[in-house]
Amino acid sequence: MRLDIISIFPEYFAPLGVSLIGKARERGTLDVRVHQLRDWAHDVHKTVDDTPYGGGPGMVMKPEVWGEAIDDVIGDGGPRMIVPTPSGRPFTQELAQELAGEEWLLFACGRYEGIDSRVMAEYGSRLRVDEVSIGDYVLAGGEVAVLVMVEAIGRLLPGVLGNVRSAVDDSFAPGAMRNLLEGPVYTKPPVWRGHEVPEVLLSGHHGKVARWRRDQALRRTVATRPELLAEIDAETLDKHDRRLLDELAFRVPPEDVAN
Ligand code: JQB
Repeated sequence: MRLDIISIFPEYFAPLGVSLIGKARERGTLDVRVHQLRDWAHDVHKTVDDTPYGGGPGMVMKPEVWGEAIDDVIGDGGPRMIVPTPSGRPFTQELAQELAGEEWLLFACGRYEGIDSRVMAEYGSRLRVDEVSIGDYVLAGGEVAVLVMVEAIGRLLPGVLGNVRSAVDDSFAPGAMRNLLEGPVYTKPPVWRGHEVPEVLLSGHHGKVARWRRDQALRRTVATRPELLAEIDAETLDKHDRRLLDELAFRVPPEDVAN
């Protein structure tokens, strides 16, 4: 996968030289190119921003500089373009999966109050452009959002995750564990500062371990993310699940019974 990132702060992307993503780059699985937007500014001050039309606080990124930068980076190719913004569509595991299937992604990192909207309009007629948000809080610019997205996408690429166990049973992965958080995990020693590892995990009884883990996942989801459980497919809840949720006073839709 080729990945281009345009930003006025290329130093933000130093972490992409490390760990999973860094190794994927060394192996050639990932081709990451970070570009300094100011290289396409014309004046001596390398200006990339200007005052907003209509007034108001802050500054807006100038369209001409972005246009020249994007034109040069894409040449006659057609990457999918991602623009982080607090008003974008939510970045979810589902979108990460979809983007991991693309050959070429271009990330445009805004700063200040964002990028002149005509840039998205212009490239929206030539490329697939998505304005995306990583969550409901306000960052100072798109760089950290891009790091988050590149890590989430990168670990889904074939051969990037060190361990073959992979992405399939993650909390937000589509499939069986979707809408259920992961439960607690433990390793040796069996007692640490007086805290014991739950006995069932030492029992070697795989059926009991699986049931206990499922209970923990359900309890944790009810406690911290009940809205995820509210959307769970009722068909995926067995008799034990229903009894536990009942004990937790969590309302689930009734089992479908004919007539
Ligand atoms: C400028 C950004 C985010 C990119 C994501 C997320 O855009 C703004 N609007 C109002 C106030 C401040 C900004 C700052 N800003 C470019 C830019 C914020 C992304 C961003 C984001 N993705 N929160 N904030 N989830």
